[in-house]
Amino acid sequence: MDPRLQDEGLSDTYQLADQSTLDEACKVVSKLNTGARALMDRHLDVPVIKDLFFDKKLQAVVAENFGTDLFLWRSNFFAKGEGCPQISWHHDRHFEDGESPIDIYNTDNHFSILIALTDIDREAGGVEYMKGTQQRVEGFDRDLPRHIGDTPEIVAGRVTELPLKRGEFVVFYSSLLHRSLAFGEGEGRISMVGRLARQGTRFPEVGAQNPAGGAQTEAEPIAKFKESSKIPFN
Ligand SMILES: O=C(O)CCC(=O)C(=O)O
Ligand SMILES: [Fe+2]
Repeated sequence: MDPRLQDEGLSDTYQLADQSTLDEACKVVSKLNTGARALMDRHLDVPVIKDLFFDKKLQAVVAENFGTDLFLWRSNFFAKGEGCPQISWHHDRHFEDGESPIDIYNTDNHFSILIALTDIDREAGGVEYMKGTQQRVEGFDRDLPRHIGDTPEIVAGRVTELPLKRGEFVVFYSSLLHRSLAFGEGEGRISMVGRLARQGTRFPEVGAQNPAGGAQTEAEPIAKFKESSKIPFN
């Protein structure tokens, strides 16, 4: 087990074994991004995107830390350039299992992958996470809306920058709180994300609310899940 993953909820940074397709992946993504075509789940029809998730090193890191009975149910990419706002603090645990309410501290079934297709430093709309928030933090109530704008005081000391170089990736427990900053300056940046769940985990009928429930989450969009987006990961 990666010690940083255990402590902080997010792994060390690793390098993709095959970096020869990064240019092509960036080209494809830039085209999709400027067109009107949906950006989500293009692992289904764009081989160069799909292949990223089957990189040898990525596969090895995931297998070692999360096991070998996983499926990919969502991919997405985030191309940031001039004028792109922040993506505020959130977690990636969109559901638990079927209609079961989300159990934030269950680290057994939902995992996230973040791949840098370009360098992603602070100025380029870099990623930050709150160390250890996959576990209970005393005094920090996780009954929160899915996205929160301000950094709660009690976890402010946990905020950690995650600069990534092109071709690097991390894996993390999906309940870990993370965000990406507004684009500042320089060349654009592109990340590719993947969401994994353990085989046997079922989609809810319409989507699951965050634990906060009620008025706090009513305004949140309920994610749509498609069986057709699922592919075996390992
Ligand atoms: O901006 C990024 O690269 C990551 C975004 C993210 O974490 C997400 O939307 O789930
Ligand atoms: Fe995320």
